[in-house]
Amino acid sequence: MKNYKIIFILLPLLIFGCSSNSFDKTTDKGLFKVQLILNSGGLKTGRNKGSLKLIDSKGKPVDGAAIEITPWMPKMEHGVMLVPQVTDNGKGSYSVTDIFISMKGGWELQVSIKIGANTPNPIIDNVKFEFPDVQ
Ligand SMILES: [Cu+2]
Repeated sequence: MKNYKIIFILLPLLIFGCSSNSFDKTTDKGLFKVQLILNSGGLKTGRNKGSLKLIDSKGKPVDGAAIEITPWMPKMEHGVMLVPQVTDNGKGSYSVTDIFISMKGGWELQVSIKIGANTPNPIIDNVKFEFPDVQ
């Protein structure tokens, strides 16, 4: 009975959850593919959390990246005070907390990815996730 319950909960999540919570984009220079997964059904006002999956152009998971996420409201040209926290969990998986969205409207999550941050020639690429109508 317990197992049945779990399947009942997980199955709709697997079918519908992926489409609304998960966003795939290639970075500006084409160096990486980023999958952004937001918990609780997409970006909302208040504190959001989720995860990032980072792979290179050949599909290999990328560990050890310095990732910065900046919430930005382009129409009003402001961000937020809170800095999202990114944790490297290995195998190209990063968890993200404290994505704070301060008001309703159009927002971007600007993601900056840096490999070899402490080396003379770090690899840097960026990607922007757009959310035109955050509630
Ligand atoms: Cu605003």
